[in-house]
Amino acid sequence: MKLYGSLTSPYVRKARVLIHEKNMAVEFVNEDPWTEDSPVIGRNPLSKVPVLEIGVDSYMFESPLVVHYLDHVDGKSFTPRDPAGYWQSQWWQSLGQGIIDAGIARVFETRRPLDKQMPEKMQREEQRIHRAIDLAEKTIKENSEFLLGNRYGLADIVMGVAMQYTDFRYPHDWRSRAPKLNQWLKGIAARPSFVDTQPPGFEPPAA
Ligand SMILES: N[C@@H](CCC(=O)N[C@@H](CS)C(=O)NCC(=O)O)C(=O)O
Repeated sequence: MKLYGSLTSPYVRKARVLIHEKNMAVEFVNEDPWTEDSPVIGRNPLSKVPVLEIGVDSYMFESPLVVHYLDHVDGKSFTPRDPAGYWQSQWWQSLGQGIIDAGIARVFETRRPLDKQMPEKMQREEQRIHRAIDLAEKTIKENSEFLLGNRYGLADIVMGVAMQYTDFRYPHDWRSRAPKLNQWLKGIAARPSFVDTQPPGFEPPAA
């Protein structure tokens, strides 16, 4: 298999962390989806990364599907099998994906020419992130190493990537409002799969 993506994309990083955790033989191909004639278009008509090549001319795209495929393809899933755990894992993954989406939307706004930026759009995205963090803090258990029970899983991967993307592109003091989440992130961020997939230029805060 081949994973096409960029080193800074949090969507791609979700897949990279999972591949690292599972020690899967997946070749990473650095590809820029932004150029007019990007080769990504030939693999994903939406021209977005990640794209996962699973066979000759056969591709998976959209990170939730890419991650879902990688999670199941080897029969060693990182998702709880019991129905309650399964849906809780999906819930955390949706929350994490939403934080990433809001962080991306916000950062694009900051990159527009100053006279075209919409502060209210930026604020709207920031509020999404703040509310999502508040809900995560309310939901996470005291002193829990992992988000679900005593097992590391996809919920931890997606939320971990989301929180580090927040630290990378929207650094702000969320820690004083979410001490339990901060404590959990410290453990997750120290895992080799997270350390080895840090986006270039990202210095995790000494929290
Ligand atoms: N919903 C998609 C979003 C993927 C996405 O937006 N990726 C960005 C990189 S961070 C991209 O390829 N953008 C290119 C573009 O929007 O043209 C997913 O979860 O995979």
